[in-house]
Amino acid sequence: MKIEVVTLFPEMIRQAMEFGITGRAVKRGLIAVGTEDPRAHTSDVHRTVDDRPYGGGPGMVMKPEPLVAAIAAATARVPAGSRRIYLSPQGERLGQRRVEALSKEPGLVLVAGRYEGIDERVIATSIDEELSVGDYVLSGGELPALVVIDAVARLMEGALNDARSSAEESFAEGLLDWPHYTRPVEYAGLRVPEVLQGGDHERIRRWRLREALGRTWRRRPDLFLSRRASTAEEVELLNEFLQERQS
Ligand code: 9WO
Repeated sequence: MKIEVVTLFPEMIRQAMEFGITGRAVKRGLIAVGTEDPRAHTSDVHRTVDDRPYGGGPGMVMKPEPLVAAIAAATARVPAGSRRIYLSPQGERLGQRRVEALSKEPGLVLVAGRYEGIDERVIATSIDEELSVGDYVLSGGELPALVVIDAVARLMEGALNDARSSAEESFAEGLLDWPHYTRPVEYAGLRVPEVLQGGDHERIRRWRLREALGRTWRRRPDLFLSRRASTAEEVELLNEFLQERQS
């Protein structure tokens, strides 16, 4: 998958591509990430990319010409038909389902804004969709672009070292994670649950599923309700969880 990021801070993107699962996905050729700087598409001595907002008020707005030229240059380096996505709090909210759909695209152009935003005519002429990673305002779209890249990269076949996401974890799809433990067996007076210390894989599977169901029900009922219908085993395990913890 080819991803291009249009940004005034290309180093933020390039640096992040050196680490972790994303870095490995790049090294393995599973994703390729390029950047395009609107400043490279200016011709005035000051290399101006922003201007004062019509209607007045504080702050500056990214002017259309350099930004549109940068988006065009980036678009020319991704497969034809690739979506051009502007990261903004006004966008549709990103979720794992959306991440999965994006990971199947052959290419993406991610546009990161700065200042108070970009000229609305850039959105009208050069953006296919707006995407939000959460309901908060940042100082630019670079971190959201990196969130998209990170979430997508780990879904690429061969990005993870183990054979995860296949059968093993998919039984807990749409649920929060279960608790994890490693050595020592007692830490801060807290012991690792007995079931995890034994080798009964069926008991361990049921314990993990029970914990994931219980946590999701308690902490994120919205996630629970938007999930596919529960199986008979899931209903049984959730009842056990709620019984054990009196509620
Ligand atoms: C700045 C601002 C100042 C006063 C009143 C309202 C305001 N809105 C903004 C604003 O949205 N600034 C943006 C900063 C301009 C575009 C890039 N920026 C950004 C993107 N902040 N947060 C995001 C973002 C993108 C995707 N998902 C979550 C947040």
